[in-house]
Amino acid sequence: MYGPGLQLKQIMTIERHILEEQKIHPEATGTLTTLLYDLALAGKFIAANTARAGLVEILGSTDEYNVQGEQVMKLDQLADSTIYRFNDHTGRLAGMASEEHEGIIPIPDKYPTGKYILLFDPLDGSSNIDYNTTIGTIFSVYRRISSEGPGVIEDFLQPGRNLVVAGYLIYSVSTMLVYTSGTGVHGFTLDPSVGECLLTHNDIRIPEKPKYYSINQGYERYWGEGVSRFTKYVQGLEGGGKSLSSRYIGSLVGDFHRTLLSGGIFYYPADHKDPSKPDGKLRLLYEAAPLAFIAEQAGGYASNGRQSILDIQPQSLHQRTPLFIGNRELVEKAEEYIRRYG
Ligand code: FDP
Repeated sequence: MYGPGLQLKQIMTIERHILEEQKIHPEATGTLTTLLYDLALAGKFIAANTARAGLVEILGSTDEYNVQGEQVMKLDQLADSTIYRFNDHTGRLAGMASEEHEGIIPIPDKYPTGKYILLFDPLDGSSNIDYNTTIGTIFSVYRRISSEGPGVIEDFLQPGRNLVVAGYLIYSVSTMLVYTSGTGVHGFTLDPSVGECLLTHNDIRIPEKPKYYSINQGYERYWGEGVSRFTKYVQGLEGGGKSLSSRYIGSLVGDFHRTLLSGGIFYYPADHKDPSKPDGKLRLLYEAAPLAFIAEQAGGYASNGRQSILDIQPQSLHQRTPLFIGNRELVEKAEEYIRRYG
């Protein structure tokens, strides 16, 4: 039963919302609707497991390293296989790609292939897992380019402008699913008592007045001059800048979600910390591009410091990119500093 705290004027479940969205597209076959519904369901499974993380034997890391050379946490594997198992057999997808797998994840031969491509970061911010801090799942869907059979690499290497759907789940004080299919950004909060995601944030717009800037200041000595000076700008120390407050969780989904709701900028720039990662740490295809699509749909903007994230033509599945995301005015100011000072 709903408690007295539930103040929703209208109860809009995620299912109902997705179906209403489908009506805007009369040509829709319902494939995307069911795909989204299953992603929400997979998210609920992952949320249920993250909620029990301290109680069952899934905390901590495995002895394996993923393709990025990062240690795989047990919850990462669980999230990865949950999303895979919800989507391998449905006939909706031509293939999948995940942070945890080096190549394309094929649809098993015994199942039909479909017209969409799914990319995901099953558990983003996983270095936070052992500290009971915000983590998330990011997903994105493209239409395949090839005509039939198993998806090929070109189906995956599409610029973010081609995205059909992008979203994330955030596992925090509450679990939320936020997504866009190109008609605004909508947020649903999981009511654990009934197991439903209910619309709580309709048509999210990034507030015009920015509140926070967000960057890992611990790496300051590795930044280029443009990023250093821009950071002074958001601190109000240079160029008549903003004097914003600072927040950094170290979980992209958490830092982005706060930026979306509070206004401001999150940035993970290119730096000189690790010569093998000249473009920073974040991945273009399954981290930056989906969040860039959401940011633009909410009135914001995302850039790699020189061009829109959504216009970058990916060259490889796990390509990294610098990311500046949030209020358009701030992201464009960052671009200006980088153009001028490098
Ligand atoms: P994590 O390594 O914990 O998975 O995508 C990787 C990511 O987290 C992002 O979620 C987060 O924004 C960033 O790395 C944090 O990196 P730093 O620890 O270098 O700040």
